[in-house]
Amino acid sequence: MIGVFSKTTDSNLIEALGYSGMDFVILDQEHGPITNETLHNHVRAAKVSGIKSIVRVKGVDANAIGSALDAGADGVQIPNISTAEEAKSAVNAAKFYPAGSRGVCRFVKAAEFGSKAKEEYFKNANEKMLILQVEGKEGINNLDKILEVQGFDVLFIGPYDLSQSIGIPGQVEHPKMDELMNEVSEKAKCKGKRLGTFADSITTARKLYHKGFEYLSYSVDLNIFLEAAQSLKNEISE
Ligand code: 3PY
Ligand code: MG
Repeated sequence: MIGVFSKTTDSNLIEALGYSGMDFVILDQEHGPITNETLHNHVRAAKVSGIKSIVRVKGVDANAIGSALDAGADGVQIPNISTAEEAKSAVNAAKFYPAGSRGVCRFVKAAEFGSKAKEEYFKNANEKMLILQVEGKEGINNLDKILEVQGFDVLFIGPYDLSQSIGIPGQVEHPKMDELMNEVSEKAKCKGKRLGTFADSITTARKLYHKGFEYLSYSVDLNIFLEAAQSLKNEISE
């Protein structure tokens, strides 16, 4: 799966991303301006154009996780997981019984405001994607235990935060980062976990995708737009 992060407040951009053939869009509430009201419109736009909507919340916050799923998102992504306990709390917040204890309301958008059959709603809800980000030294040190936790789908390495935590902020192409990414991906593969990450160069994105990072997010919508505009300006004025 290939997708992009999104920091737009314009749902038409989300809809356009869907028509582009991208597989998913990560609606970023950690570093973006997306309110819950905007989120509902973005999720609807994603559905219209057939792209999966994943919400990155600000952290392991049961209310935020439940609320993103109530909005009808196809999945939630939780940043900065450092311990197995945090991973378990994330699973608990994202799943209904028996996998967790997510707050229940069957009149939310995800349940089509009460028109979905209850059994179907609860069953489908527990199949939504849960992506956990490991992006710090503590998370790497606790990786074996985090990987033992049941109920999440993708282990996502956040290269920027990870580079900062090992003292080389922003140097995501540094050989030390390569080593760490390899180490984490070997461990995740051994445990049968799917891998995800972020890249902001096409060469790196391609390399990682073909290395088995099957949930690959490339850049941010607004930056893609900015770079396209820059290169148009340059080409025309050449
Ligand atoms: C990181 O690189 O730290 C992320 O969270 C993904 O952009
Ligand atoms: Mg990060």
